[in-house]
Amino acid sequence: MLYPQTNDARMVFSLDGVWNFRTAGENDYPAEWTAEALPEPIPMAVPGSYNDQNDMTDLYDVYGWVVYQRTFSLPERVIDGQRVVLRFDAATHAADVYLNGECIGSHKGGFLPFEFDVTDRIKPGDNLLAVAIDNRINQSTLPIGNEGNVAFFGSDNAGIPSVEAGKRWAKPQNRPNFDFFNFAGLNRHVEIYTTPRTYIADVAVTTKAVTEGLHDGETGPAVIGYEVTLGGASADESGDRVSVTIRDEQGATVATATGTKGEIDLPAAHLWNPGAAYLYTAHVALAGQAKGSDDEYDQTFGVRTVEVKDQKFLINGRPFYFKGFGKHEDSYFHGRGTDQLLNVKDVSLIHWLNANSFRTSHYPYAENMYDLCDREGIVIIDETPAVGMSWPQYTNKPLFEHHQQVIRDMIARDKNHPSVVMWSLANEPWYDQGGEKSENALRYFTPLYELAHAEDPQNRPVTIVCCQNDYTKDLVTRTMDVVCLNRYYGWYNLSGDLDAACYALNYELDWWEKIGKPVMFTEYGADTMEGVHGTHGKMWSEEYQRDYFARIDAEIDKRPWFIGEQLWNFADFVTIQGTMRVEGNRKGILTRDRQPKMAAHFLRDRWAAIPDFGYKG
Ligand code: E9O
Repeated sequence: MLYPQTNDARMVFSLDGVWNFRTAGENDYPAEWTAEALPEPIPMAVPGSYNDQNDMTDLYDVYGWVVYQRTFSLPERVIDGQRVVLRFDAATHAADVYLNGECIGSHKGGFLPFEFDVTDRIKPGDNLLAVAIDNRINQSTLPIGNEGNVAFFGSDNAGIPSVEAGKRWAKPQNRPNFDFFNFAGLNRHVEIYTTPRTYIADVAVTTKAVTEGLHDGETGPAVIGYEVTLGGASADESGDRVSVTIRDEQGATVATATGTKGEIDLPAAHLWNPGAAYLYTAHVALAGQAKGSDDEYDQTFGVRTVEVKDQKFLINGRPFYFKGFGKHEDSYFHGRGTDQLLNVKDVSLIHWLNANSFRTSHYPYAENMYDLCDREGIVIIDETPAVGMSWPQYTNKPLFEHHQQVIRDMIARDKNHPSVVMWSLANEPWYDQGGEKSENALRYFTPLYELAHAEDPQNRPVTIVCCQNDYTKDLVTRTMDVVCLNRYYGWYNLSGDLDAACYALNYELDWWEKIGKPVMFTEYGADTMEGVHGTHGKMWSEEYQRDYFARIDAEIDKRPWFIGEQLWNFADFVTIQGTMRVEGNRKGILTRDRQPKMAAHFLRDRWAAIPDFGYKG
């Protein structure tokens, strides 16, 4: 699905702004709220999670439906004869959409875009747009919510009569089986855009071949492939009206082609490399059959290859070393709301830290962040929202189908980003119980692994992010292209004892060595309260977090097939309240307001000395 664009043929109208808002019921919402002006609404900014925007009601506690509303009108002379599309960059987690009182569709899943053709539904003057959104998570949503009174991360004394009696008074609430706050609502942009009636529906660009051994700044021959998909009434007859012009960063034309599919030679291509990005633009044009019906779309792309070979992760044929973290879309007031300023700030901090990569833990991020990483040369592991899974999910067919859909949609959305180098199918599915349960997990994830490869025109590596587990009974992780480990030796395990932690880590790494795959950390870390100090560096102090990384990193440095370190987490972030969390998870090397803890300085120095390529030979 192409991101909306304003150009000579298309026009985007933003529907961001302050909408009207009401909380509704647990299971439904009043029908009249979708067709008439909301009674006594409160203001709600879009994009933004609703949870932290109002101090009169505790919107952190919402469980169920809310309704957003706004009106808009469109200039007749601009939309006349055009196809008009209503697009949501995301709505978290499920949405019913009403235009002028009529339900135009629904969507499940909170982190990927969806859109509706509203060409025949727009009327002159004010149009009423109402969006009902459900924030409930359960065993059949991604991410997973616990059902019943299951507590996440302790705070339970199951079985004690008084505690069990008290649970009956617990109000209905989301019980995430994951460790980040369930921020909800219209977290991302909403827009209306126009295209001609026959239009460019999709563009995919791939790098077929690059000259071996090209380094930063050098140019050499490359071959790219492209495929354009058309939509609309005359799509089938319009293929030979398509032309593609490849422009370099200065806007100069370097190659052209015609038709919906083909290969293009770039005799002096600049490669896209981590830390040395170079972006081309494929200007796709569709000559219309009638006056005023031309379409066009500019798709940026990078010339770069990705491949796993000989226990190495090769970008443009060179062994890459991942330095970075898992992140979250999380900030004060916005919740998970798209915030371009924050994205720019975070990218500047990634550079400041001398990092080169991050994982979109634990869901696909807003598209703007990928655009920024494309241009800034930052590498992304792109993750689905499949977090909190366990053995009941592995035999849940509707969930499997939803998981397939999410993988398809994520790859369809992000396939052209040079920054994206690997897909993550899930975070920390629990699958080391052995026997039938482990086997069901393998039966569940193998087809998803194959699907991700099949869906991606660039055939990037595919992984799954594995929780600290009994790796000997984990049948899935070892089948992936890269083994991604979340390990907390010295924090959740062998707490506070870094000698024991290093011993245990090496004990496990000896086992992975025999598997013969490239291995990396996608999480490791220690909760740290800024301002807590101690000469002996005990847990929670800034010294402990620094020492933890220094000690663990010294161990992984000894393993040539250990291809990267993505720690947990870039910054502190909010979770549900609980005994293990102080206003959230404190494993950030930055505070939630993006100030460095002591470990950030250590890592900044360490990463300055580690090159993007060839660190392990
Ligand atoms: C997922 C991430 O979202 N991994 C968690 C992170 C954390 O800080 C969380 O924020 O807790 C770690 C999972 C660790 C499991 C350790 C198992 C050993 C328990 C004794």
